Amino acid sequence: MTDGNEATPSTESAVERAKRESNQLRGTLADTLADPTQSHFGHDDAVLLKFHGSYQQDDRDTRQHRGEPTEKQYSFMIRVALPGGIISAEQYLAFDRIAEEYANGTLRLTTRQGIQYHGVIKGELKDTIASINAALATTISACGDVQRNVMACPAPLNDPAHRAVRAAAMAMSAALRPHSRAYHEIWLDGERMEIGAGLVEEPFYGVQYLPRKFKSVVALDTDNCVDAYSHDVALIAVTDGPEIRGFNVVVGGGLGMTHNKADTMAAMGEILGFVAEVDAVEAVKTVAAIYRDHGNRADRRHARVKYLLAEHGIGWFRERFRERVAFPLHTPEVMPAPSGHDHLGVHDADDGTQFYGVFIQSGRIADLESVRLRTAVRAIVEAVKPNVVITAQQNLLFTGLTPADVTTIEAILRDHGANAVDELIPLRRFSMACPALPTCGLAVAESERAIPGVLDEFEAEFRRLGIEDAPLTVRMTGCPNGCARPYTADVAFVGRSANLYQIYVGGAIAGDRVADLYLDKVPRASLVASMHPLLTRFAAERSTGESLGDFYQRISGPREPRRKVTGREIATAVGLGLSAS
Ligand code: SRM
Ligand code: SF4
Repeated sequence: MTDGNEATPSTESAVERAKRESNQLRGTLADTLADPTQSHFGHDDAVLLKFHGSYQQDDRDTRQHRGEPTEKQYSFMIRVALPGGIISAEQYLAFDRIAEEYANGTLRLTTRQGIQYHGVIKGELKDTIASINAALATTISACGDVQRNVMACPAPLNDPAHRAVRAAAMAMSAALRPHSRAYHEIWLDGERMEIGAGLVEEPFYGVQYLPRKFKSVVALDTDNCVDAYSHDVALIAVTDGPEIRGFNVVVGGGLGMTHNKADTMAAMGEILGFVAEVDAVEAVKTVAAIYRDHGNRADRRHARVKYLLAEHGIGWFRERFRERVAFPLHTPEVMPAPSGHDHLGVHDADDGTQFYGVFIQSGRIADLESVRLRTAVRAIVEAVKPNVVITAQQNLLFTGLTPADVTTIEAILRDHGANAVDELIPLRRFSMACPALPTCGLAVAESERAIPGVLDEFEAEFRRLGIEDAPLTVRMTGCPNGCARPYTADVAFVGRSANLYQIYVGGAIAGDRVADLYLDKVPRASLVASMHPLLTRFAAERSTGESLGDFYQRISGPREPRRKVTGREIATAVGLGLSAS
């Protein structure tokens, strides 16, 4: 099985060839879909399927049976792109029904403010995607080598700055949406379009689309809850009270790494310059165009904007940018030190309403024996009819509420066994985990299924040391690709191989620096014990309100603010008598 990474003699990767030969994302998807004898799609169609919003997966738990490989149990993950994470009450209820009717009975809120379904069978792929469209949402460009779901600060505030942030996200989403009619033909029974005769279906993307995924976001200089510096391109609104002066444009952030590949890295974006609000969407499109024309199409491991910057530098990128635009790119505006909010709990909006943020562990809305969260969220949406916003930390906000609505929400959550936010210590409240096993084909270790136990053990240790009030983000992933943005967390556990993890320390809630690789190859059962010396020192020496990441940075000395961490960085726990195994 190929990972699509190898280059052909013409230095074009297998994925690039599949895209080029796909007839603008059609391939043989419709034929395979209609053929009940085929349990799954071949390599090229599986590549194309991603552009339509779906990944072909197989149940990793049943791959091996008593050590013997068994036939793969194929199913499909479907991702819904929701710019800014904003959905109506009606849409939420439709999404809930789809989870029951077609998927595994759960909704999975993603770290990019989208929704994923798992366990959809091939025979129901089409009906599922059609149902999502009937709910006035789409799966197109939720995955694939295009602009992904555009993120934006979820706070439902109506001051000009928050309105500008939401408007920019919607406009960016529309500006870079693929135009191929293949989506409508295959999933929505649209009429088949004959390509040729000079018809240009994708004026921006062309026949090969982008070299790889392209992630974009809009944040405020007062609130980086969307991890702007981890994106290929970010607009950061430079605020002036409730107004904005324009946007600083940040380019070249990205987190995916590969173990033992020193030339892969997690990197924070760098500031390209400042643009007026009216030029912001064109600025994002221009960054995408530079990436489209100069990105690496031979090796997908090096095909993100961050590698263009690593190779040519920000000065080169700025020159390419200025060559293409008719508007001015100004010197970056000074911004306050970044901070990040999770928007959970009860807050006053600025229009007389309130909003309420609910913590959802790893974004999984499911009914479990102890906590019946899916039923609770559905009951809340039916009773209160709020607007719903998904946050970048896999949580949900209910917006446009009266105080009586808040009382109703709290009662429903309590009745279904869910914790109120103020009952959670920061360690838990700011935690995130990626899905990993059993659905993710790239997972090498557990994440979503492991994090509840890991947090239980850490909470016990934190309480024993009296540091349960400490502000910190804890994130876990089943491999180094970085889906739960581990490298910007105070503490992260990154799957190394089955049951072994790397520990990263030193990121921040503000999301503006990359953590250090602190320890490597730590068994799952030893995660707490291996952190004990650092936590003990933190308990004894921390300053008031200091986060674990800030403390670690303070004791380990100064370093570059936006340094990169590579796939082979040597771990040394500074001043703690620990070293990498
Ligand atoms: Fe991701 C691939 C899940 C956000 C970096 N990601 C995957 C796949 C599709 C696995 C695959 O390729 O077969 C995972 C599906 C697992 C499953 O069973 O559902 C997957 N990624 C997720 C989600 C669901 C994690 C979550 O806990 O919510 C997030 C979906 C977001 C969305 O709605 O679009 C998700 N992925 C991210 C992020 C965070 C972000 O974007 O803010 C990152 C790091 C940022 C970045 O891109 O640099 C991320 N995912 C990756 C990578 C590494 C990319 C790279 O440049 O190296 C892969 C692997 C790949 O693309 O080949 C990947
Ligand atoms: Fe899969 Fe790795 Fe992403 Fe987790 S971080 S969802 S294991 S690709």
